[in-house]
Amino acid sequence: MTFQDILAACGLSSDMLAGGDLAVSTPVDGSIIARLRTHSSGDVETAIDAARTAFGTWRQVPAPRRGELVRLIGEELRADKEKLGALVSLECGKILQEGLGEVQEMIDICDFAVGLSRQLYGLTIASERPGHAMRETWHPMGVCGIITAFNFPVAPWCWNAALALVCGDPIIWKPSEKTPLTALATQKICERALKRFGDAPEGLIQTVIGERQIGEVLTTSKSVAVVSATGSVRMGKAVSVALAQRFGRCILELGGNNAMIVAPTADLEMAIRAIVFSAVGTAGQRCTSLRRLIVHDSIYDQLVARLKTTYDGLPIGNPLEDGVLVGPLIDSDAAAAMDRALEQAKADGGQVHGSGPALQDDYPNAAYARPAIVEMPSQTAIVCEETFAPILYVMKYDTLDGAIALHNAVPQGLSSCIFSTDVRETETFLSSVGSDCGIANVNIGPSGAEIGGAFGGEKDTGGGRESGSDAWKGYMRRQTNTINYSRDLPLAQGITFDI
Ligand code: UN1
Repeated sequence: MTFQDILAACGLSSDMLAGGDLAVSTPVDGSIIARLRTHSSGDVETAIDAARTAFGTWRQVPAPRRGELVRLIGEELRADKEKLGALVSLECGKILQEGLGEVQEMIDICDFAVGLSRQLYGLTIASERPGHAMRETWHPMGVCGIITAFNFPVAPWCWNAALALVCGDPIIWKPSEKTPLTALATQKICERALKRFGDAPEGLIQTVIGERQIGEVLTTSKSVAVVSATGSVRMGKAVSVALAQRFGRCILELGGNNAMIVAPTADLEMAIRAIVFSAVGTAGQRCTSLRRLIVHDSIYDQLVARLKTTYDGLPIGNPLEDGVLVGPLIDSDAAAAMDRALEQAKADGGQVHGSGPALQDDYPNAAYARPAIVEMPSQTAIVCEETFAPILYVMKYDTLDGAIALHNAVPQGLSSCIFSTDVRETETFLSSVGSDCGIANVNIGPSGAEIGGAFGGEKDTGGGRESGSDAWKGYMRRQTNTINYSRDLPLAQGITFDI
């Protein structure tokens, strides 16, 4: 399939892709595959008005009926999984298997949300007063803005969109300006579902294309009740300040600096597979990518030697081709950031294995890089930063307490794991004195989380939770109801107030 075939299969016609001011290139070979027309701030305000009007209707549609729309979106995604998966791969450079996996996450969260549409449960609460009942109910919040990053161009949108829609909230999506095509293709998929659904209000599902300023319209507008943002810590800080100023709600999924502790009893075969998938998958550009490996002294030499051999044989190449495991970085800026981090690590005493550009003759305008393993004498400042590239810093530990302290001594708190078959160690890692991350795994790498659990993390990761568990509560407002069905009016706390 040519690039044009992939775009056409996703319903992106050549007139949609030409004549605009936003050049979209594919990291596969660096060529420009579209010039899109962007939306102005005024267009975004119009979109917000339309979404607000849609909210008036959508919040009254019974939640299971809202779930029907999400069921249809899931059905359309199933039908288009191969096409959209290929477009994900083309536009952000992850290998096709991972592109397909991303679309599968969308399908899974749709299924989850359909079930949820019949389970938006509140509580009944014991009242302290006779003849009184208390309960907690959940109502739609309002318009939900969704800001997404290039590395997972579609799945995080869907975690938010599927939940927001069943919760009664219209959605406006601002995708990364590096990956707008997957968003437009997804919008088309939704439009098919909306048509089949029949009577959804206009403006329920919208996408706006452009740079940062149009995201700012979403974060500053009082008409946008919730903003869910995935991306850098810097972006998250700006979003959270804008939202705090108007008491809006934000759901943040920001950087990670995820680690694995490999203990003496670990199954090393399993650990190696997990390490390599999490460290080089998506060319190290997942927020859940493995960036730090904390290895017990007693197995350090053996494990690092095995990893180096595995890294030497990793197939790097066109992500759309079978057998390739490492695709390109998103662009030359990402490659430059990788080089800078490695230079700093060397200056800090790190020993670098691998690294450097790859496939420059075949793809002179792309940014293919060889994944790097860096043996570090200690956890220096550069190790504490998230560099969005396939760099795996390796450090030694002696005691589990020391390993956990090192593990937690970074600003980010997204995902984490331990490889060990000693239940004392694994349970300690999962306990209150263990990992401080939102996700903590045993004998599984830090990336590739299932949608059923709440996804997100602490500290600089922003504290938000998306996807499974009770993350839906982020898209609804809670209301406490006290109902007096007696003939008296007793006051709470035993207060008397006779008039
Ligand atoms: C991201 O990188 O923003 O756990 C999300 C994972 C995926 C999601 C990553 N399910 O790696």
